[in-house]
Amino acid sequence: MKTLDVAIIGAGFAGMYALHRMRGMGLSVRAFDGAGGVGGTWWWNRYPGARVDFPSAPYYAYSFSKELNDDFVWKETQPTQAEVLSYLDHCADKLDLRSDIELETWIYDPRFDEETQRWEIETSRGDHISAQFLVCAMGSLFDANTPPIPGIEDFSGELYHTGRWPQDEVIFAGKRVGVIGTGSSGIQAIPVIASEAGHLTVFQRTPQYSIPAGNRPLEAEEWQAAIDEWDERRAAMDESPFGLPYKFSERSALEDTPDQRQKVYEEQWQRGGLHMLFSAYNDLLLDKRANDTIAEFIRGKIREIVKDPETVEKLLPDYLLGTKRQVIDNGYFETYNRDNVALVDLRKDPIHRITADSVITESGEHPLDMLVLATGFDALTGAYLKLNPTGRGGARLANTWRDRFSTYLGMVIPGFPNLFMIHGPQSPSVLFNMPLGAEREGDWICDCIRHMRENDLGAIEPAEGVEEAWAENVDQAASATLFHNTDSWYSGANIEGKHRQFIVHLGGQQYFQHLRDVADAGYEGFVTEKA
Ligand code: NA7
Repeated sequence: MKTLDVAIIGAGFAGMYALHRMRGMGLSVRAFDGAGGVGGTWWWNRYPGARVDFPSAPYYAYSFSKELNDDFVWKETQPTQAEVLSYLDHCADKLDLRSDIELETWIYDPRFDEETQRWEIETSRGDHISAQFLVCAMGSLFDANTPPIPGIEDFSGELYHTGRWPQDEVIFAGKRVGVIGTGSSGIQAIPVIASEAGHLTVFQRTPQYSIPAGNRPLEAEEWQAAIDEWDERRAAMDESPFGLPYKFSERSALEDTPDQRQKVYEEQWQRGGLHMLFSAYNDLLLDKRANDTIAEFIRGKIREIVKDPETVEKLLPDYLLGTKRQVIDNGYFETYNRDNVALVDLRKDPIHRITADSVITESGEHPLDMLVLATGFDALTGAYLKLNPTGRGGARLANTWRDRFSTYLGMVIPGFPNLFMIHGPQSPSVLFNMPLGAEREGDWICDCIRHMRENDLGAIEPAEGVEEAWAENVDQAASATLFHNTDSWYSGANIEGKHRQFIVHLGGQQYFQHLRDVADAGYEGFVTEKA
């Protein structure tokens, strides 16, 4: 048996940071990860075209250490999956983390022992770990969703999920490939697959408002400027509402004339990237009338780019722009002008079933050698339900969350003492700068553990009922926006039978201020036990 102060599940951005910080505090700590390498989400999601939808360091990188970049140069403005993974590998070496990371090691069913105030854990390697604290850094998008399409298990060609992409190279050349799903993963993969495959059929349920990523190589002087201005850029992230490197407009879209708006949107479109949502106007995600103006602009772009009128009709989105995860792309709409690409609109032509070598839709059979599921994840909560810890009184998480996902601060779960989540449900997670959020949440957990040690405390957990006030806090932040009008994975709508509950905290910096306030008030809303 190994006895630890802290067991961390996950060795991506969040887990590695927590490991680094906690080792620095003199705690005995190890991280466990089922993957074959460090990198978390970036280890699993190695599908063609995968990249960050965000500028590189200091923004999408560890911001706590400029030195981590001393011998690492980012090569593209929005890095590829391979580049991010290589950065995280570099960080694992540079911070000397590997000796405390156990890879290819899964953890399920950990159990809190109320007598010892410790988590008892059996790993897939048969080791028994006893740890006072369990830190879950499992990633918000881990539990890959394979939809229950009739016959899917009969498919005998190559079958891949973007979120579980194989290590070995996948060859598309000469093959008839089908892609189901047009979220970020599908839209990143489709242009690359189309350029290599014999034929590509895209099965689309919801058309998307994709914006050009505007990705390009990072010039040496641009990278040097990022290093020279590190502190200023880092400070700007702390000021920006969502830790983003964008200038936020202070102007309503409704204050401008249609011609003025067209000019503003065109400038943003040419510039590329997620800027458009924040820098064009301040009410695009708050006011439907403002949202309609940008939605119509993008529909206009789709009409301009795609040549076949029937395909255009299938591609025109009609939900409130930005209320599903905003997608940016590298040549997505242009792909539909290729002769080897066909688009099936599943809303009009639904899938009946999958056979050994085809997808059968209402209109007929689509023969395939390979099927790529770009069908997303049981986001935010799926990994926790698979972990299914046992808390106080033998309560299983699946039972605690049977009717509603309940947390306090998105960091802890009622009835599960000494278990912390990073990027958990009801935290900002995917709607804040994720590496920065991971650092802040990791720091908060470190401070909490230090507080417990200094006060001779053995266990900490949410006080009775605080989860209800927290759920209201999450709902309030969302209700000021247009997000709750749309079915999305933010609200559990992508998974059959999942609670319909908005589980991302939209408070941005205010959320992190709230975390600090709770700590400053002596961990308000928590109850503790002496060691
Ligand atoms: P997403 O954004 O959840 O996209 C999944 C896509 O798969 C989306 O187009 C779904 O359509 C589609 N989907 C899901 N289930 C089905 C079924 N049963 N039939 C047809 N189509 C289906 O996941 P991604 O991996 O693309 O992106 C996840 C995040 O990773 C992304 O937001 C970034 O943060 C990085 P729907 O829209 O539900 O109609």
